[in-house]
Amino acid sequence: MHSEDKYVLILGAGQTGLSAINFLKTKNFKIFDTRNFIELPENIKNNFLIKENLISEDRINTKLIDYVICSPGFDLSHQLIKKLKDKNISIKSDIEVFIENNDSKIILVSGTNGKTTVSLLLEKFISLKGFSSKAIGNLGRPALDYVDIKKDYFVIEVSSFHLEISDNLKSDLSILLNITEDHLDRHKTFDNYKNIKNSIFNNSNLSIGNKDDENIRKDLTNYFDGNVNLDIANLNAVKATLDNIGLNYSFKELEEQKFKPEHRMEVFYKDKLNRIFINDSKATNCGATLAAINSIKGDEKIFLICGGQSKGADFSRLAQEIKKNCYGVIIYGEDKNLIIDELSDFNKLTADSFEEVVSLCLKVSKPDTKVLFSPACASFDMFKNFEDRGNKFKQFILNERDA
Ligand code: UMA
Repeated sequence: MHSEDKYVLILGAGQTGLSAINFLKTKNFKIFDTRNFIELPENIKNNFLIKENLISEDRINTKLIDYVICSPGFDLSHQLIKKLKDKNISIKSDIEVFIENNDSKIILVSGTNGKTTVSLLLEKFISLKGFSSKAIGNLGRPALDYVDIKKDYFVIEVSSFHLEISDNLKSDLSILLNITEDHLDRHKTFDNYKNIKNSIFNNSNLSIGNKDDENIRKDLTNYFDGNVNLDIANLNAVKATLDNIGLNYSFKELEEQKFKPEHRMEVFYKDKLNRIFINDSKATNCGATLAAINSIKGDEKIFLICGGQSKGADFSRLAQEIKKNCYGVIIYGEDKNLIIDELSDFNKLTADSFEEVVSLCLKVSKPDTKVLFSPACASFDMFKNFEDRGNKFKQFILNERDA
């Protein structure tokens, strides 16, 4: 880079700093961190782009800075921040940059407690209504890792650290769950912390707060009942958010889905064709798959996916039930021929890889039906265990859907 070229200054060489580098791609940037090089996390120290572009404070020429992306953990009382502000240089959080560069609908979630739970539940319940959604931000990988992806909704968990850097985040909806003392080492007084948290509403189209929390602003568009235990309050918050974006669930439905165990008749997605996808990977024998079919059989026919290691099982009974209750089946895995033989001329498809299973099932299963992944076999021929198998099924379906 030419010494007089303008650059974006990234403050903080952590996960957020790395994601900012990936976002900037070919643009010029410099990175500053208050820690000595040897104090940085291992993966950061080994990153070539960080090594190349790390800058010491005395070499920062403010005249060349285009704008600043500030990591949440960067100390805002550092003298450099004052210098940048005096020169009117724009300082943005990664979340602000994400929102400016992604045109998906944005839901912001904050609060002292429960924000990760609420964000993940929102992701789940929005997806179940057939809209794509992803929870990002403070709860996991930084927002800018997702900047090139389009979703119907991004649910962004924002911390007081993010809000202190960006007090005007634009959103379609913001929700604040509760405010109790936290992070006073950084924010100094509770009043300050409270104001920072409430700034989540400064630029949001719809605003929702906990009705029973005296520290939350009283001029919002909507409130939820918070005068209950945290678990229920979180569900009330989820319901209020979903109601406000037009996705209606009863409280009972939310409660039932929330406590459903993973991999056991887990309804994890409903797509635009109204197909409901069920992950029942825990079904490692015929009895479990028979129970799964029985629990949903009726007027509606089922599209079944099964196969794996048979453990010497007899599939004749299962085959009878499949013929009665399913309109199609995909069979895969080491012992697939044992199941195929029992099904004689029934409408069946076979697949050699799990990728093929998923793409076939998306291609041939019919609108308005249930797609049931209930293998009736052990998983060890292709997976580490049934959890790995269930996770892969969910991941592949959701990825194919995004493609
Ligand atoms: N640091 C320095 N000097 C610097 C920059 C950072 O000493 O110049 C220190 C900070 O004091 C902090 C550490 O480095 O201890 C990491 O800070 P960072 O901003 O580089 O952190 P990231 O690796 O980018 O991770 C951040 C969030 N970290 C913080 O807010 C401190 C992660 O939240 C978040 O998951 C991640 O971005 C992705 O969005 C963690 C967290 O503890 C889990 N959050 C707090 C909380 O939940 O209570 C707010």
